[in-house]
Amino acid sequence: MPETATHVGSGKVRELYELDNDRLLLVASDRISTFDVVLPTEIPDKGRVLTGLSAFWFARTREIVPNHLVALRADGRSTECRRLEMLPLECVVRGYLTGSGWKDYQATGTVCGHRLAEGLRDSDKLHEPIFTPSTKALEGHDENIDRERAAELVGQERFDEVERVSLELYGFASAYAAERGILLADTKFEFGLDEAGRLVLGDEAFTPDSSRFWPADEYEPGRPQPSFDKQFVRDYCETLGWDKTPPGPELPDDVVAGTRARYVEAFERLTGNDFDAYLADPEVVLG
Ligand code: Q0N
Repeated sequence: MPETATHVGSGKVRELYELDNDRLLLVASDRISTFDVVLPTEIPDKGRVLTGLSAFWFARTREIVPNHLVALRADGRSTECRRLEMLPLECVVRGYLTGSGWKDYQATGTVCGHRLAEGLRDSDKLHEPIFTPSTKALEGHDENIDRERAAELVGQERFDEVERVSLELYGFASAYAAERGILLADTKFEFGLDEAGRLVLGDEAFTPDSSRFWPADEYEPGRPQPSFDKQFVRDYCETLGWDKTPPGPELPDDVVAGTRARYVEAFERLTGNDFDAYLADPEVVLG
C-alpha cells in the first residue's frame, strides 16, 4: 500500500507531514525569504542544501545530544524524523552581537538577562557565547526572554540542560565552521522530548536559515556583516526601493544563479562533499 502523509504544519519555507504515530516527514522547499518576506522566485536546490547540511550536523553531534533524524529520503530534501513533544522555547546561542541581540544591547546593555561589556559594536565577537532563548510571540515573531522566564516555561532542570547542550553544540559547530572560512554568528535550535522524556534535538541544525553564516574573510566588526548565502538577494532588493512588505519582488536569473552558488559553496566547504555526490546519494553526508 502506498504511504500516506497528512500535512500537519508549515513554516515559511518547510512543510511537515505525519507518516505514522512515531514519525514525521520534514520537507525543505526551494523558497527563500529576505527581510522576513518569502519571495516569489525559488533558488534551485536550496532545500536540498539545507537538508544535507542539517543531516551532516545531526550525524556529527549525536554524541552531544540525540536528534530526531531517522532517515534521509533519496530526493535529498525530505527528512524522516522521530515525533517529539516539542519544548515551547527557541534555543538561541550567540557568539557575535547582531540582529535582535545588538538591538537589545543598544537599548539596555543586556541580552536576555546577560549584562555585556560596555562599548561593544555591531557584529563584535562576544567573550563567551551566550544562551539567549526566545518564544514564538502570537504574531509569529520571536520574543527574547530572560533565563527566569525560560525556566518557568520548561522547568529549571530542563532549562539548565538545554542551555548546557545548546552551548556545547554551538561550540562544536562554530569551531568546525570557522576552520572552513564560515563564521556561525548565532544559531537557533528546537528541542523536544522523546517518549522516555529524554531531550532530543529536532527541527534543522546549523543551516543558513537557522543560523547567520558570515564569510570569515570579510569579517569587520562595527558594521552589519554580509550574509554568506543571502547577500546577493538583499543587495538586489535594496536597488529596487522595495518597502519590504509582501509581496516580495521576483529575482533576476543572475541573482538566482549567484545565490544558488553560495548555498552550494557553503555545503561543500562545511561537509567536504561535492554537492553532485549528495544529489546522487544524500547519505554521503551521514559519514
Ligand atoms: C515540530 N515544529 C516547529 C518544520 C519546523 N520532530 C518533531 N516532532 C514533533 N513536532 C515537531 C518536530 C520537528 N521538527 C516542530 N512543529 C512541529 C517548526 N516547524 C515548522 C514547519 O516546518
